[in-house]
Amino acid sequence: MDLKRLAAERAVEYVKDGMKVGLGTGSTAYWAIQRLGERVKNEGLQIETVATSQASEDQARELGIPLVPFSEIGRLDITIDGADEVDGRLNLIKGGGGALLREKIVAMNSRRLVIVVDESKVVHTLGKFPLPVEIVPFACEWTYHALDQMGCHPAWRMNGSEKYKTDNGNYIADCKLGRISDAEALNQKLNMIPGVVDNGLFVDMADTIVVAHADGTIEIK
Ligand code: ABF
Repeated sequence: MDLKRLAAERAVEYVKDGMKVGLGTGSTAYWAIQRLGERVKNEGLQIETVATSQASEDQARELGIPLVPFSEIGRLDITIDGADEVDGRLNLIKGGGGALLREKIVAMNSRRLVIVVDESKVVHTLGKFPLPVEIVPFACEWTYHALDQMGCHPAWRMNGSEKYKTDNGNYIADCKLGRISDAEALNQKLNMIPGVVDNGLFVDMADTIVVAHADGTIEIK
């Protein structure tokens, strides 16, 4: 079985009747949503959900998973989401799929954040994966310059010849940092820049990591 699917389906076992669930984004979270859809349909699992992207919302609606507006759902019991990198302290880089802001808001509003990954995402030190930084369109070149001055080596994420736009109408600069020695300090420093909405560092947020290994075993961290 696909490793992403294996990890995602294992994580869905944490979801129980009556829970409020955050739906992640990306090709791993996709499998979690598929499995939740099966459980709603076949077991009559009663849940309420919010999605972290339009794509995940569309998928959930298609599967008949009850969706509730964020403003009405209150505190979530659990969110299941993917990641681009996970380190030994369970800190993450997320946002390769472009949904980092909603993912972070939903994760912050969850009692438990479960991250589902295949073993290729587990690293010793974060930073090989370019760190996404979400930037408001106003004065975006100024903000980009500020990132450059900080030594972040930014590159605009593109969609053809246009800058890629997030679900929130913002842009993303992917920062080639190589090695992030202090994720917490960098997270704070980036978010101090006025044009930065947020960045893909999730520091001290994940509660559980479900890792699928190539030999088919599952590791829970
Ligand atoms: C989301 O999807 C993101 O935060 C992350 O960028 C991405 C993980 O990608 P995938 O699961 O498709 O490998 O969870």
